[in-house]
Amino acid sequence: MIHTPQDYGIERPLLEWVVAVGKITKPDGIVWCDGSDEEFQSLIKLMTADGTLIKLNQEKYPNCYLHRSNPNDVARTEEATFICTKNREDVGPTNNWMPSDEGEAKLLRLFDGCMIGRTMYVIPYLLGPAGSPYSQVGIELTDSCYVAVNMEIMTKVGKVALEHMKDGEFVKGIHSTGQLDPDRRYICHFPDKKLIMSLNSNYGGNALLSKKCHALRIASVMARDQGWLAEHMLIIGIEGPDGTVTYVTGAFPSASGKTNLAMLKPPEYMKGWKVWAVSDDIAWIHLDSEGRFRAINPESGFFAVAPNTNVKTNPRIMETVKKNTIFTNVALAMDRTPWWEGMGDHPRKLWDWQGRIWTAGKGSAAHPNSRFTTSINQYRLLSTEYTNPNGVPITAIIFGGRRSDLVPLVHESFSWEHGVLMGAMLRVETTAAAVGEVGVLRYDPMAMRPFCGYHIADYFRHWLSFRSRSESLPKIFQINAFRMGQDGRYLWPGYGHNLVVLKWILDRCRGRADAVETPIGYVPTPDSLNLTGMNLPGSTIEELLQVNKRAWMNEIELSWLFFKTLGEQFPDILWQELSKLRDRLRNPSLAPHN
Ligand code: GTP
Ligand code: SPV
Ligand code: MN
Repeated sequence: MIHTPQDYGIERPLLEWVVAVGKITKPDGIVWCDGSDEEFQSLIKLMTADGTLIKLNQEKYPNCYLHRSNPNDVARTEEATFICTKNREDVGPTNNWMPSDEGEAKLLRLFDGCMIGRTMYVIPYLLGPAGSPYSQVGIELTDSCYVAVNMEIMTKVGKVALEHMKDGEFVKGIHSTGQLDPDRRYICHFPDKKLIMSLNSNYGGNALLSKKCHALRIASVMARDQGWLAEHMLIIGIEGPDGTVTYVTGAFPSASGKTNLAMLKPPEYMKGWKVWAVSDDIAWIHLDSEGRFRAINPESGFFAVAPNTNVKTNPRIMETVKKNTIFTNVALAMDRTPWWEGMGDHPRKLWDWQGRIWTAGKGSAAHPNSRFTTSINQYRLLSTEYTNPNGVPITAIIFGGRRSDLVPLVHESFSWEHGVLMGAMLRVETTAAAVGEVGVLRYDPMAMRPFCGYHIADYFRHWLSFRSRSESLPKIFQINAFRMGQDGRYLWPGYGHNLVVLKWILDRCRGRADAVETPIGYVPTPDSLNLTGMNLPGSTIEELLQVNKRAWMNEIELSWLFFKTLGEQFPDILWQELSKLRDRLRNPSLAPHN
């Protein structure tokens, strides 16, 4: 830990900003974080002493801790999230808006004296590989020790960040736990000022400002202006038995399977296959000089969902969280090991996520959005390309989400424009990752609805703009592992078996797999999927791949209405694509490119 910035070679603009924020928030002291192990351990010590962290069973879970949050602060709060710009039209109807100057003044008033009696931590962080032209520096100022240690897991903190700083430029983040008052909770973004101000929440996506606030909301605006993409996407390298590795990205909304796909363990019947993780949540994608999409992971850790993770479906995640991990809002067994629903049989006695004795049948023991934070470097199947400053070349982009009806297991778009429509039409079930009703269908275009820092219609235009900039764009697919039968059970076993779907996608990219041309896109023939190891009845496979024309016509009507709400900026090309889709459904003999 560094107490005097002089030791650190701090640039003047940074020093002046920290002093200015300190004058407003009035902390008792300022600590400059260097990201060292000693610093990490000393912060952990502080928090075990004051009860912020509970030490877990150190034999079974070495260097692991449990944090119980305030029960009013367990997920992202979209209604408290604002994009602050000059004009309301800048942010479109899917974002909350405040005028930039007014918003900043309001937040500054609320921040006045909010750190009295506390320490302010200065956290310089680097997003992306060291030495990458695509990496970015941010500085988060926070009065939360919990945020400081989580930032040290999720990003590269310290000298490496300061060394990356160019011309004293960085994204500024100010965070205070405040009083955790939900009525005065604000997560405000000022893309024009590269500034984030967050107050009265200590929850991951609201408080670890590097993550959704910087790497998606602020970065998406920079990406639009500079011609690249900041996306809510996993990145994986899929290695086939012949040793070739193909990289794909996948955009699925919150709590819809990105981490699980990134850490997929191939099933027994797919010997010789490997899945290498590059990212489980965010991808920054740039066009290289040959016009290929190249993706980097801006993050350095996983902040991922605990419930339903177990040794059968996700052994690689289970193994990774066995050490050096911070669990938040999971249940605690009497032997001080963590537990959550879907982990396996529950121990005889448990404390629930709020520290109360739990009895089976009385609600969930772990919060449905309980999570763990762990360093990506301790994941055994981390791709060696994770540190490649140029990123990995992307062959396919996959959209997905929770959809119990309508959407087949997998289908392929006819073109880039049709693929962009697929992403724009993404309408999926909400999850516990954000406050609000769970399981209701809503439009979440490209899984970016809560994270796009500007007008979503302009964002579609930005996606479409890549058509004229490249001859070698990735193919676009959509998958759905959550389709249900009449009995309300998932038709598809998911998890490791999702590799069957990934293999079909790779085969399609190489022109090697058969497909049926349907009005919505290319759908696999049952024979083109490697289903031999799975024992699924033929009728289930049929249901999984079914394209119900009437239901799709209804979906088109709803998309039409949604797109209408996006106003004038909604691109003509997508109106045309939607009409073409409707015409193909009305008249299936029409060619896809009609
Ligand atoms: P965020 O971190 O919120 O962005 O979520 P994510 O997209 O990384 O989701 P994650 O992989 O953590 O999965 C969320 C939940 O979905 C977990 O409870 C998983 O067990 C469950 N899940 C993931 N993949 C599958 C699947 O293929 N089938 C089924 N049925 N459930 C899945
Ligand atoms: C999500 O909600 O998509 C997450 C968790 O990845 S958070 O960082 O809290 O947004
Ligand atoms: Mn996410």
